Amino acid sequence: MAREPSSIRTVAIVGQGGVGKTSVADALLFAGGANTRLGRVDEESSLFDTEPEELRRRSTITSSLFSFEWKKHGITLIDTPGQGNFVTDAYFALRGAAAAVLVLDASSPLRAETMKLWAWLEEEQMPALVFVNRLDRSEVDLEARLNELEELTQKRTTLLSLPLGAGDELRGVVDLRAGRALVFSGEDGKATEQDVPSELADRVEELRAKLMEDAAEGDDALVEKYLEEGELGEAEVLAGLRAAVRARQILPVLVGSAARNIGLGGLLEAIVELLPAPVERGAESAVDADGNEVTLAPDPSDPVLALVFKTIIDPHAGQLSVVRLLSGTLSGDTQLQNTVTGMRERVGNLLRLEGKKTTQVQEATVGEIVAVAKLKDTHTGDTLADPARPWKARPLKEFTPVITFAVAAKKRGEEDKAAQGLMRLAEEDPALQVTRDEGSGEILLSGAGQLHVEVACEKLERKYGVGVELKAPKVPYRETIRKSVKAHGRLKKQTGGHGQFADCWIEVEPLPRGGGFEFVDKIVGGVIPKGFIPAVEKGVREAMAKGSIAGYPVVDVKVTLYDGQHHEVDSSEMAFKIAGSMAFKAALEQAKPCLLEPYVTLEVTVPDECMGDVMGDLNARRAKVEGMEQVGHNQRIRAKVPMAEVLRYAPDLTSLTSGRGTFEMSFSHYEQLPDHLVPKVVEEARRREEEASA
Ligand SMILES: Nc1nc2c(ncn2[C@@H]2O[C@H](COP(=O)(O)OP(=O)(O)OP(=O)(O)O)[C@@H](O)[C@H]2O)c(=O)[nH]1
Ligand SMILES: [Mg+2]
Repeated sequence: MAREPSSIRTVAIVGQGGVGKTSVADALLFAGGANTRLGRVDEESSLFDTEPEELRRRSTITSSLFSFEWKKHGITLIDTPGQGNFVTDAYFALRGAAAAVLVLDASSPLRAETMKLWAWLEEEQMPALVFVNRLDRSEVDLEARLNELEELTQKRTTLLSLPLGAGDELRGVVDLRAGRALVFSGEDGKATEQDVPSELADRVEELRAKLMEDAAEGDDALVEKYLEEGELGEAEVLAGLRAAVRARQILPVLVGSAARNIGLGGLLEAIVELLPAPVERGAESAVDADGNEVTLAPDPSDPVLALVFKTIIDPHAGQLSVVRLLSGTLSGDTQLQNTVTGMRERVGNLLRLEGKKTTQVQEATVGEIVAVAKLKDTHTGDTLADPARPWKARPLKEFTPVITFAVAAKKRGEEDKAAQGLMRLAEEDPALQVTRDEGSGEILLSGAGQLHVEVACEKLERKYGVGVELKAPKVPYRETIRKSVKAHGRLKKQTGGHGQFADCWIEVEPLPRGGGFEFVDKIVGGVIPKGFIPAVEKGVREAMAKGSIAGYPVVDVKVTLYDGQHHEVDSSEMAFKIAGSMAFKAALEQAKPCLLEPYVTLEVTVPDECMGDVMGDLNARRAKVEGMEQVGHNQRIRAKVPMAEVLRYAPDLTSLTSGRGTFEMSFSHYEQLPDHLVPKVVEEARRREEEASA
């Protein structure tokens, strides 16, 4: 029997690095009876942080899922990474889940990672609860966290619980909905219910009144009742809160300590009671087979449509595709169509993920998250659909890497093995990119930061048995043109029997930065037959892979094919591909080519007294400072900086600020490389190519 869709909760646990997300997730499993002991990150007993790279660093690197049943609800928790190098993985988890728990650390201010996460929650219009963790620490400031959060989100926070005691003296929480104190004695999560201590009574009354007011706002009828009677019953508060959370009007906040296992039962209850089931999120947008935008209702009796939001590859067990079912009811042994690749895929067993383990399930209903094993050619971001309704789900966001290293195998001859292993890692981690340098043939590995790339290499060695070393980081320069030109490509060869003939005229024009590539077919009268036009485009694309200045890929051009000739017998796809390449190369020479360099957005947070040094250093790096802001005793600086100038920013910032500065970086845009720097880049490219051919 398929589960009742309204009883499903799929929840991503997000927050900046080290706030205790994994500890919260483990404590929720314990509270829900899915684990008989309390998993702990520090004792390597977490059911979420299980990979050796995570255990070594005591930090989450990839998101991990656990589904369990609790009080007739099917709950899936997704624990996500928060550390800047890995936080993009949280975005993919948000595409799998229907709601989120944002975890804050009561003892430290919000950082750039939380800003980034909030921006995604906004984009996805994701209903969320907040859990303020680590209230057992010595320097906690709940008030300050709530202010920071309201400032960031521009939403009202509503406390659902309040700490009883603080720091070492933390004894429990006050449940504000019930108006009762919950006192915890051990770490088994069990609490005894008591009256609210008298010294807190006034504060509790005040907060309960605010809670009722905020709850009433979710529903006009409740506002009226509250104004008339000055009081709402528990069921009404609950209904009002549910509606307000779904409409994203308020951010309910619970407090506690995952390490001491205080307040997690309340969080689990709030997940079930206040967060919406996936079906309650309403229709999603999708694209039909003709490319038109359509609305996709979350209906269990509609045809199946599932988004692959994560891929897990085990070197032995193979590939698992983790899907969110956006409509329909899926059972095992079904034929589906991958509507992105067009391939048919057979779905065998359906699996429920329980940390590292899986169990088989018969059926999954709309909203649920399940894994499917051994699909032939399906990747993260693809859609699996009933062939009767071959729609595509809204695509996943793409992330442009900020750092690129050349990678060399430690053992000679293992280059291909390394490249293949890295490709598989990139399959699991969409923020990782593996490419080849067109000039030198080296393997290039790109990611969100140096640590991201280093961890990928560690995994490569462990999972695929290839040791690699990182060479100097590379800047992914690009080339483009500054002038529109027309050019001719003509291939005419007579070799024995029949010959090779193709002739084409193209116009090449610059596109605005970020415009990528456009190909326009303006052939009239069949001077080049339809069937050969894709071959011309292919030839152009191949020629674009290597620019004329330093061999970097050419971008931001529009190519219009407007004239040509063919021969009944001697023309072929191959001939037109070559002619297309020739035409593009000829165009490039006359079109005033230039080099483009990548810029990153850099956000640096440093103590006030380091400000001068850090700004001076940024100026020396050609940074364009866009803003500065006081955050507590720190300054936050936001700037656009050429990537080439910040390839190794981490150690420099550490020494400038004695380790007290932090930064966040993301790709921003490309700009023309200043003329005086061109010779250096050209020379480096030439040297690399020479080394490669030596
Ligand atoms: N004192 C205290 N420590 C906690 C609490 N929750 C977690 N910790 C500790 O904080 C550290 C980080 O906890 P994690 O659960 O790994 O934090 P995280 O948010 O998952 O970290 P990342 O995955 O790296 O983003 C660990 O040493 C935990 O034991 C808490 O409530 N109180
Ligand atoms: Mg973690």
